[in-house]
Amino acid sequence: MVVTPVSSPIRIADEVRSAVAENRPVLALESTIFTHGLPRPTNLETARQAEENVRARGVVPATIGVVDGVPTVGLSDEEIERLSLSDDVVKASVRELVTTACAKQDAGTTIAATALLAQRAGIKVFSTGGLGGVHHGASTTFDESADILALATTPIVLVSSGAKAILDIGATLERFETYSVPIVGYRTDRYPGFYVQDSGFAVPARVETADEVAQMFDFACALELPSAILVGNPIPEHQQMDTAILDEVIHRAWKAAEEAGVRGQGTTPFLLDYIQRHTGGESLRANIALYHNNVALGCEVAGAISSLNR
Ligand code: PSU
Ligand code: MN
Repeated sequence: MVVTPVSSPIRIADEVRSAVAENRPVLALESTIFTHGLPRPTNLETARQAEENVRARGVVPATIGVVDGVPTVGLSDEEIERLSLSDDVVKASVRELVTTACAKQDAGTTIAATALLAQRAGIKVFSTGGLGGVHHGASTTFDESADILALATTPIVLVSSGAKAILDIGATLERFETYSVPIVGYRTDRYPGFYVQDSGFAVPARVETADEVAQMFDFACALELPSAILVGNPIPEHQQMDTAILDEVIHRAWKAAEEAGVRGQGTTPFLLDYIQRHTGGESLRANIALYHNNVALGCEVAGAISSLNR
């Protein structure tokens, strides 16, 4: 039987492809954060600023998304703008990579889909804001983010500020333990709480430097560990939100979601939007601050991994 080889379905920008081939540092960035997570025009500004900060650190940015159905690693500035401003953009987790390809749709890729595409393109580090995880009430709704399974099966370093505050953090950490996903706190013993430094839970391990993360990743690769390594990087202290105000608005957000009958994929964007609108911009400011802080650490880790392999 003659099997026709399928050429790669992923489009990789030349700049990203050659940096990966030459083992120069590359940092993957997701697109759902600006297609579905942040309001306009802050979303486009944030996406551009993140790329600029990465370049300023001598690292090649690879913003990942889907354009006309084509999974793309290294979106151009025009493509980032198009995905940020269009009203017709799908939220693509891993399974939507298949359906958007056939329908030739534009999509923002979640952490799950971004991690998969980045890893397939040979990228070793990815920075984001906050992870998806187990939603409250999941014992009856079964609503757990596809981020969990993707991170259990995709070898990459992911820098985040913990799981999003709207989630059941205890259950999310249990899931990661079951799937044997290593989690380390960057200069902290506490699992970060997205808008705040401490989620109320401990991390199983702690690192002090980007070099340590690079060595862990190297070891995990040698072991052929199937999962990601999660680096929890807390929001800087002076930029965190007031916990009491946050807890109160999160409770109201859940109630509003229940009353509006929001379910499934719409849940996370609904909750984030509610919190943004009801904290007078405080949560938005914190979200952007923690994101840029994670981008900075991701650059350091990408640099450390690239020096380790020279
Ligand atoms: N973090 C943010 N804003 C976001 C997200 C994360 O600061 O918009 C996105 C990520 O793309 C994540 C997704 O993968 O939300 C999780 O959605 P869900 O719970 O439906 O899996
Ligand atoms: Mn869900």
